[in-house]
Amino acid sequence: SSSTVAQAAAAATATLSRDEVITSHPYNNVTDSIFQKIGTNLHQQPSHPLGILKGAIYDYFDQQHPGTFTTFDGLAPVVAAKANFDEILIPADHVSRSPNDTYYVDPDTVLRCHTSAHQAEILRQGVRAFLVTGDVYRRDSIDATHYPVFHQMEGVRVFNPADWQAAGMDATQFAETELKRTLEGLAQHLFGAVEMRWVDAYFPFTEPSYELEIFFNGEWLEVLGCGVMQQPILDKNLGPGQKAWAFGLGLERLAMVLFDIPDIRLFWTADQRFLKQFKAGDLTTKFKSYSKYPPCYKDVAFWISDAFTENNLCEIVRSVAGDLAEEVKLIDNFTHPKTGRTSHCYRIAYRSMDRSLTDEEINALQDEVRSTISDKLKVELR
Ligand code: FA5
Ligand code: MG
Repeated sequence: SSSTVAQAAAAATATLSRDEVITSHPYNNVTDSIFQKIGTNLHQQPSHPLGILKGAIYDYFDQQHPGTFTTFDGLAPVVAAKANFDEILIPADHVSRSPNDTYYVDPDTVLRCHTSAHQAEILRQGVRAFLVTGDVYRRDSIDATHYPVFHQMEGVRVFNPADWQAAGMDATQFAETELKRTLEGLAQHLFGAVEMRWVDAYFPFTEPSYELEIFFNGEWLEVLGCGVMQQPILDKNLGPGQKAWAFGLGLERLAMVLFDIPDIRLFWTADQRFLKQFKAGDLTTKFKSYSKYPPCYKDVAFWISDAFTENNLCEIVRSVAGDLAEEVKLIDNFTHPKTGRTSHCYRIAYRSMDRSLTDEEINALQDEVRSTISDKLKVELR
């Protein structure tokens, strides 16, 4: 029964020791600040904005299809690379496999970069409709809407030939129609009237594929990816002759829109001035900023080498400054006409969400960022 499946999932949440995650394998690229986030499970806290949002999405699916969706929210984030990539048809040369983008424990084991990592295993258990919520990990840029650990919810629903025949549609057309109807209904349930648009997208595991964008703070914000599941994933893991839709939504992005939360770092704060504003089950809270302290900008310029990547730079800034780093932005990029060497200048914004920073503190951080850049990135500081 579905409750047995849910219990099996809960049992999979183990406490991972540091040695299991930060191994001595040369391929390992997990930092301490990333390891420390594992097991926090913000989405399991009922009065945290992510827990409130998870609950509201569960409610929507329960109202639409009572008892149909099995929910998983405690699957461990350390997964086989095979599950994260191969089993959902991500090609061997796809960029997302690069250790520049993904955290590797060893060559065969990763911190999942999306909840799609669980699609195949859950289909193999014979579950035909499910929601998987969890923390996911990506090496990425630094700004108000990107964080190296965030939360996704995966949704999958499988249909039979009888379903699309009754609707007089072909299988793909039926799954696509159901998918869009379901997600538009979800947006309506969460936001009421909101401006949204479908954008054509590409994912190796769906065809056709779309992203849903919502108009927020004067910009279009991508909140989810989705599509009709590629047939081999279903055939191989569940059996032939069926069709399914799948989606993966970013919980922080949706919660930012819903609760008016301006910066993704706030989800990780322990400050009661943030946390006490939210109540379990209450979707109507609009976050009120408590004294916003001014940012402090520091520039760093260097001659890059071929091996330079922006994600490596951001990892350094995060490991030195943690959540005091608000944004890292390329502000100048030029190639010297004679030497052919390329110089980058990045502007780092330092800001605390809950206190004011002293000049000494910021200068110390910037000095450490500079020395770590020159030690680790094989670039020449200017
Ligand atoms: C995926 O992760 C796909 N697995 C989604 C999917 C599932 C597609 C099933 C089709 C079928 P993508 O990388 O676009 O796709 O991420 C999905 C969502 O996660 C984004 O729309 C965004 O809301 C959120 N997201 C992505 N990167 C970050 C980040 N660094 N910080 C916060 N949220 C992010
Ligand atoms: Mg995307």
